Amino acid sequence: MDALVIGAGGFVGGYLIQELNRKHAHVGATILPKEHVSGNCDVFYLDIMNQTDIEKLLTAQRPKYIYHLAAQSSVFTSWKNPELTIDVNIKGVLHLLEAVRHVEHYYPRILLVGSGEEYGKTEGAIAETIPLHPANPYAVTKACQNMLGTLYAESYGMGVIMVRAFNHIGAGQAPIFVASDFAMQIAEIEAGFRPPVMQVGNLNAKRDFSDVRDVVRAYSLLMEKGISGETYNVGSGQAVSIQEILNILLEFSTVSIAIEQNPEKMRPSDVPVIQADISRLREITGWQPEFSLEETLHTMLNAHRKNFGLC
Ligand code: A2R
Repeated sequence: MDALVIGAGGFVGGYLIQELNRKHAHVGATILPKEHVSGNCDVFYLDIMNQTDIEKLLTAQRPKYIYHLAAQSSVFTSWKNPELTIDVNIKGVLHLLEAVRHVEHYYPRILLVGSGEEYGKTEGAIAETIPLHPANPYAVTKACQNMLGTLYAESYGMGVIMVRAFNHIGAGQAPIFVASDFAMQIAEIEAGFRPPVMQVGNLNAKRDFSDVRDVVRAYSLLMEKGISGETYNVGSGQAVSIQEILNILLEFSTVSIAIEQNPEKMRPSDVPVIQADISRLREITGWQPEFSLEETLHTMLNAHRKNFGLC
């Protein structure tokens, strides 16, 4: 097997498989029993809480590249259920690293997907070298994943490459994430399923948004060209406020919509600005984003509209 995507049943998995299909003959994907995955790949059911099952799969398939996406990936859920987040995100990656270590004469390259959230409160564009101050349980688990990856690369000479992905968005993303939430609300309003009032949280926060298709292209380039034990930011390099995301989406709306702040959508602690310095990614891979924010948001809105039979 050329490449295995672990946790392929989520938002990013299908996009990554499509990208890998372009490059590799034989792609595998693991999902949880309730999930499905799109793209041309062999599918395996795998819970990363079970190290023995990971080991069995790796022994049988021996993929050259392992992309680790499996995670509890929502900041909001991590406040509600920190224990689950710690189990899946920290113990899960430990199980993977240990499983790889235990398979005989097996030296794959492993890409661990972390998050820009690991940096916490920062100013300006963030380089990979600055100290981490994770400000929510999800971010803490991803910082820990990064430390484990670094440790295993340095201590056991394993081929582990770490990325810190900043906000990535696209069609099919769950509406617990802000851009998808806004797009879905607009589609619901246009379809007449809710009154023309949008519920929003903190509009001042600024984040670094990329199209998921650009993000998976960066992952695949880093898998090939990244240096083992190193961490790479993956983002657009620009900070955009949630207000701007809302404004762009509202411009695409066919109806007039009022805005209402909903305290339920505010978080216990929110980082004001997160923006990636992507010099390291650019230097090593030559990566450039291909999709504009407007194009991505329009695609997302149309995907939600389709669900309501609007286009
Ligand atoms: O939470 P679920 O039921 O949607 O399943 C998620 C899955 N997952 C697991 N897979 C195997 N064993 C587990 N114990 C386990 N727990 C959860 O990992 C989901 O299908 C997948 C992750 O996909 P998403 O939550 O949709 O994340 P996304 O947006 O695809 O992001 C991929 C990676 C994650 O590591 C994020 O933290 C990072 O990119 O930003």
